[in-house]
This record gives sequence, C-alpha cells and structure tokens, in this order.
Amino acid sequence: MQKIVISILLTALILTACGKSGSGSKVEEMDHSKMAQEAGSNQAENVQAVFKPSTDKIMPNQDTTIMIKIQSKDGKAIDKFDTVHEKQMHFIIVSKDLSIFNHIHPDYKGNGEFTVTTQFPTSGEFKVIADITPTGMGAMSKSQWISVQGSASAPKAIEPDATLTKVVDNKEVTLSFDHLMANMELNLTFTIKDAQTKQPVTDLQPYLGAVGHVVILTQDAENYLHVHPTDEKASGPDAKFMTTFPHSGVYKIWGQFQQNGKVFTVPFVIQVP
Ligand SMILES: [Cu+2]
Repeated sequence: MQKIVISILLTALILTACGKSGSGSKVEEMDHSKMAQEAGSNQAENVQAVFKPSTDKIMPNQDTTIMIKIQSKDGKAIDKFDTVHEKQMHFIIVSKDLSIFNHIHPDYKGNGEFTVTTQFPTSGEFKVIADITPTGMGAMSKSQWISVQGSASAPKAIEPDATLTKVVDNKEVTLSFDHLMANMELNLTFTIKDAQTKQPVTDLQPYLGAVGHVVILTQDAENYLHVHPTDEKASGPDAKFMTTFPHSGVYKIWGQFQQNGKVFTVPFVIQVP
C-alpha cells in the first residue's frame, strides 16, 4: 500500500515539475535545432542572392524585370532548388511601411537565375524577399531594399490592430493564437466566414498546394518568418499554421486563401508581448 502511495506521489511530483518549468517545450525546441544541424539543413549563411533590376531607375507603375541570382558566398551558382508549396521561389514585395504587399513567383531560368516582371505601385523604398530552399541546404530567405524613383508619400504608421477580425472580399476573417509569446512555437488559426450570412466558409480551394499561404514580417521588414500549414488539406472554416516569433514586437501577417478561383489576402498587425 505504502509503495503505491509513494509511486503516485512521485508521478505527481514529476508531472508538476514538467508543467511548471515548461521544460517540455524547451527540450522539444532543442531537439528540433539539433535535428536541423544533423541534417545539415541550415546553410543560409553560405548562400547569397544578387537582386538585379533591369534598370537602375525603377519607375512606379512600369514593368520592371528583376533578376535574382542565387549563389554561394564565393560566387558559384547554386542551381538546384526544392519545390516548396508548388514553387521553387516565392517572392514577396512590401513597401517600407508594409502597407503594400505582393506575392509572386519568379521563373527559374537555370544556373541559379530566376527572373520576374512586376510593377511597383508607388515611389519609395520596397523590400524584396526571395524565399527558397536550395536542395540539401534548408529553407531560407534573402532580401534587399529597392528604391523606386519619385517622391514617396509619407509612410503610414504600423499600429497593432485593435481587433483581429477583418472583412475582405465579403469574407470575415478572424485570426487567433493558441498562445502569443516570443520564442515559442505556436499555432495561428484563421477562421473564415461569409461576411453577410456569417456562415462558415467550407469550400476554400488549395492555394499553392495547401489551405492557404501565410507571410509574416517584423515591423521593420528585416525578419521574414517561416510559417507552415499544419493541416494542408483543410478547406475551411479554419486554416491553421505554425510559426515562432523570434522576439517581442510588432509583426504584420498576411493570410492568403482561395475560394471560387480567386485569391484573397487578409492583413493583420499584431503585438507579440
Ligand atoms: Cu509563393
């Protein structure tokens, strides 16, 4: 009898210890990074991207071709890329105040060279971000500021949203988190309803091979977060993703989803405590 009591007590003690320190998730994090190291999957430091616009005077609202060359630190072309979410490169363009967002897909020309033709809608500074997975080197992003000619209008302040419900293209989209903390893997869920009828939207179509695509940037556009869907095959009303915010601060999140053949983009600004 006494033995049983002791073992119950011990179990309780162990459970309490795990719960209290949150050491469970820390251990898990360590395991992940260890695994990544062992797989040699993060070689971002050894890879560079050269962004070459077709002109050094980029004008707003005019077709501009940008060549993106992916190479090693010593200038050797890197020429093999994994296809991730149906593409070998995802290319994100944002204005400095993050009010303008564009997500496009450059064509791979071989020999580490991609090209894309786009238009910048205004003057000012834009950040371009290439999201790639060179084969065997892991997922990474490379970015550069690009200047568009003309006098830019004053940047808008980036303020955290008071409410995480937005209406876009007649869809009411609510963003929620299981817990909102820096430096901890977390789940973010977009819940999508018809804005008029309030009925759950259940006929989302796959977009880039998943229920949706999410981009997250720090307020200064310097940090591009890795986000992945946790249930790729979902069709709504919930679209779930996983990410880790590297530090506290203000982040902008764009969720992109497809219904009836049309992609809609929902932006949110959040404060991570
Ligand atoms: Cu993409």
